[in-house]
This record gives sequence, C-alpha cells and structure tokens, in this order.
Amino acid sequence: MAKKTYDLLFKLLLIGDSGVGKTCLLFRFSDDTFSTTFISTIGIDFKIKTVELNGKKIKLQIWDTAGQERFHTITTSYYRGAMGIMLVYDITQEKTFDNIAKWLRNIQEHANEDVEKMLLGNKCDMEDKRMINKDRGESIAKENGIKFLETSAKANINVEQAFMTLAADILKKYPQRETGSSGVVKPDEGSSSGSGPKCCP
Ligand SMILES: Nc1nc2c(ncn2[C@@H]2O[C@H](COP(=O)(O)OP(=O)(O)OP(=O)(O)O)[C@@H](O)[C@H]2O)c(=O)[nH]1
Ligand SMILES: [Mg+2]
Repeated sequence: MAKKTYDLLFKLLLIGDSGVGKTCLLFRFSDDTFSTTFISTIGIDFKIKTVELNGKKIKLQIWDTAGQERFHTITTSYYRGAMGIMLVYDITQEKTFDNIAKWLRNIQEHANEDVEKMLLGNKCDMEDKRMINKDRGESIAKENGIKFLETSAKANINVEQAFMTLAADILKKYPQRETGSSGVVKPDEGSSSGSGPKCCP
C-alpha cells in the first residue's frame, strides 16, 4: 500500500520579464543546479519539491512561466490556480524593474484575490552591474504590501528562503479545520474526474 507522501499541495507560480532568472531560481531550489546558458522558457513548465513546514509535508508544485510577451495568453491562464506568486526582476536590468507594475496588473487581473505574493530582485551576485538599489525593491514591495528579497540563483543566495517564506505565508492562512495528523486534508491534485460535489464555493 503506497504511503501518502505529503499532507498539503501548494501551487506556486513564477512570473517576470524574460531573462530575469525565473527558471534558474527554480532549478536552484529544486535541483541545486545552475547554468549560465540561457534557454528561454517556451510557454510553461513546472517542477515539484516536497518540503517540511511546521511538521507538515508540503508538496510544492512550482509553475515556471515564459516571460516573453508572445506567451502572455497561455501563461496568464495559469494565474488562477496559483496560491503563491513569485514576481522576479533583474537588479542589473532597469526595464525588468519598470515592468513590475505591469506584472502586478496581470496578477490583479488574472489571479485569485487572496494569492500570496513575493517580489524578488534576482542576480544580486552581480554587484558591479547593479542598476537597481535594494531600497527601490524594498519600497515598491512595501507600497504593494508584499515581501521582498534579493536573490541569486547563481551564488545560491536567499533562494531557499524565498520559496520557504512564500510557502509559510500560504500555510499561515490555510484553513485550520483539521487537527492532528490523521485529519489533514489532502487537496486534490488537479484531476477533474471527481464525481462528488465540490465542497468549496
Ligand atoms: N549572474 C547571474 N546570472 C543569472 C542568475 N539567474 C539567472 N541568470 C542568468 O540569466 C539568464 C536567464 O535565466 P533564466 O532563468 O533562463 O531566465 P527566465 O526568467 O527563466 O527567462 P524566460 O524563460 O525567457 O522567461 C541565464 O543566462 C542565466 O544563467 C543569477 O542569479 N546570477
Ligand atoms: Mg525561463
């Protein structure tokens, strides 16, 4: 008999301009690898990593979107199912910072209202090429009431912390109906074949 390998399933989404390092952040987090070769994501991809938080095994299903505008329609169709969204810019590219407002509008338009958000200023290993001060990242995050971290997928700075913080923020507001390990609710994994009534509005 297969043992249940997790208690909760959280769906996370990575968004932001092309080239900011979304895929690299995901590979660093899930496989602890990094590549300097830029292979732009086509459409959408995902990885799974199971982590433990507050004694609960949480399966993170992390969707990695293409930043290129031509994939806008397909990528925004994934916003609705996300419980947490990681919005990434590149501290060496002003344009990717200017576009934060655009990405926030996309979230507003396409995601659930109560989605947890986090802003990441990636590539903080490239201090010599920095265009965006940390203060600017901090203040735009504050204005929008979201958490902020500077990260480096390359140097492995704050990557684990970013994903774990987002997961912890989702967990905090997770319904606490169940008490004790046996009563933990296991959300369905996205199969649409269930015949029973939907329990949630
Ligand atoms: N120095 C440095 N380079 C990075 C870092 N993260 C990513 N890169 C480089 O930036 C380039 C783009 O990284 P990707 O992760 O593919 O970018 P992306 O955001 O997934 O881009 P799209 O898939 O097109 O949306 C690659 O050449 C990476 O090696 C980082 O933390 N530091
Ligand atoms: Mg990518």
